Amino acid sequence: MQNTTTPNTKTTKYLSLVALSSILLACGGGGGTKPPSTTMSSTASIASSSSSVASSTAALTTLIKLNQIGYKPSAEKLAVIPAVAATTFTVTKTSDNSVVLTGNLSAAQTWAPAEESVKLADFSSITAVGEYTLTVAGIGKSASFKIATNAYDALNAGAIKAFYFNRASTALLETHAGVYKRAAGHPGTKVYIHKSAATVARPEGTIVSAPKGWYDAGDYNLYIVNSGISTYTLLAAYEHHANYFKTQNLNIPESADAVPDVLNEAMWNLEWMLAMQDPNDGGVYHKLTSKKFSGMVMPEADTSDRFMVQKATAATLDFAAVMAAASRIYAPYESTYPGLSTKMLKAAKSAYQWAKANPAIYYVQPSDISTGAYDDGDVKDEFAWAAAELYITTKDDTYYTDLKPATVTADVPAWAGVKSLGWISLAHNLSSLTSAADKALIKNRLDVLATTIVAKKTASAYGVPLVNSDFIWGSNSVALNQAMMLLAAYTLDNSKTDYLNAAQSLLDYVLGRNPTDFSYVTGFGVRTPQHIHHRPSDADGIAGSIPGFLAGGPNPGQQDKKDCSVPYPSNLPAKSYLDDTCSYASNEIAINWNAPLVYVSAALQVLTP
Ligand code: G3I
Ligand code: 9MR
Repeated sequence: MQNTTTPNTKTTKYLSLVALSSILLACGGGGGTKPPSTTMSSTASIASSSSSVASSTAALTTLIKLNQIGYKPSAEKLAVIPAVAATTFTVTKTSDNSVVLTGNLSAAQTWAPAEESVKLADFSSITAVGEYTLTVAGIGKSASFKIATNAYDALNAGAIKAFYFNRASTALLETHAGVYKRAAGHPGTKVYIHKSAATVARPEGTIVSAPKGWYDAGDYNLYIVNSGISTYTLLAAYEHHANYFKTQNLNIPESADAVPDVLNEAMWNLEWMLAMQDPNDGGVYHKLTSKKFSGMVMPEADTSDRFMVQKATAATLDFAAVMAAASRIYAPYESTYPGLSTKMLKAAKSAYQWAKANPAIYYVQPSDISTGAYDDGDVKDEFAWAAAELYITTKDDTYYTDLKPATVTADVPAWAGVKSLGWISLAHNLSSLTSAADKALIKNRLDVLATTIVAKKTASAYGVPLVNSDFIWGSNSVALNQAMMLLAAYTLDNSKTDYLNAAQSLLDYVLGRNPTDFSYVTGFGVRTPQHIHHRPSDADGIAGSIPGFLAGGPNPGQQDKKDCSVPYPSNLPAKSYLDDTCSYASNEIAINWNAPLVYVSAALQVLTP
């Protein structure tokens, strides 16, 4: 499954990331392997010229929808074409216009989420590395696209680097952030216990310290529930594909150490999470927040008071699950983090105990707080996930019993629905589980879900497993979390190529095979979001958005309509997307949306020949 021939050094892979690094990464530092020709001023000009290239070529691509980043050589490769009269398509080499494939278009079919009648072009048989253009009579030419062995390396690095760009409590230096350097904000060292969180040991107004962590999204608050799934997803990407990440250099402040950069990045948030546990009883605060959302300002300009708000069961269990997983995943790095793995397991156990003693403390937003709620009145899935991770790490069968495996099915994960995170961890660790574990059941849970998702793809005119009800706030993460589940199931059984192909289609969807023709990852694709709802991207005075962020995506709920003077272009589920800063319901970014992009881009890079 892993590429075992890749040398285990962080500097080697860096050279293969040169294209990305010239735009956003390579400003020295890191492993000390900066390409000599890259200077900060050229970085800035490359970054700004890339958006004008994007807009000048956009006209070419609006009718033929395909993955704008490209494909691994053996990937399934599909494009969506409007239902024109033509019955064939051709693919040519971009360099010399020589025809490499003439293929038949599928019959026209309607895709409900966009109310569009479309045909599919399947050009999977092209496996040679190169740059190509797809042409359909009566439609025109697509923008050129690539088939490459390293198709998703830069995307994956950019998607993780976005977490670095969202670090709280630190300045981003030019050497790591290039033009996106910024001052430190939100030190996190003076946080007041809110009255909702007051105890005898920590009465209201007590000052505690909880620095670091990632800003949740386009806002500057930090929420344990959403941090739970996000941090776990990065850790799972690493746990499932460790060799891939061991050679990656992201040019972050910790790049020179012995720890893979994705684990360095996750550590920034784990350190904060540890400080969110009340040491007096093991309960975990729901969020660290200001009382209301700040204006669209840079981090250092938001100096409002910060509060620890209400300990709650969901947050405490998410914390327990992440710390249990982190304890086993960081154990090999004991020399860099002495004692940390043990400390994390202890923290996980005490959190779990608190939740068992307080099984139904649901978060209720206090009247003086109006930031993100992340409230969840059903914590059965959080219990199952925490029990699964504690079982895997400790091999203590009582946790497996607690999981009540027969009663827990699998679904597509989301911040409020985390039971399947336990299933994918169990599946990955199958060979080391005790005899208490029902291995056939674990595999079956993933297969049943994957089969359901594949059936949605088969029925879809776009060839993507997305139906109207998938278009909620953060719909792009619904797509990528489906892909993550498919890839976890595929890893268990490499004969299931329909799982791999469906995952590919979901990444294709996010990267351009969709009705809006956007590649929804800032800076990655021909036509990408320029105005994400992200305070630093808005307030930094630099045109366009900071790269590597996944926009939430189409959401017919349009809960932000009252705050937008520009109308949405459509009310249809898959077209209800507005690339405007006002649109927090379709164009915000969030750590739990970027995290499955990290998982899926890595897994497809590793698993697709
Ligand atoms: O669960 C229902 C579903 O059953 C129903 O079919 C669907 C129909 O619209 O609605 C679903 O609920 C929605 C839920 O997201 C789905 O996850 C709610 O209407 C919707 O309001 C809710 O939105 C959440 C949003 O905060 C508002 O609370 C998003 O999930 C959540 O990602 C988002 O998170 C925000 C934080 O609060 C603050 N920081 C930024 C972050 C991203 O925008
Ligand atoms: O900026 C906020 C964003 O991070 C949240 O996801 C969103 C929904 O909770 O709210 C945004 O803040 C808006 C507020 O809810 C209403 N007034 C306008 C704010 C955005 O400028």
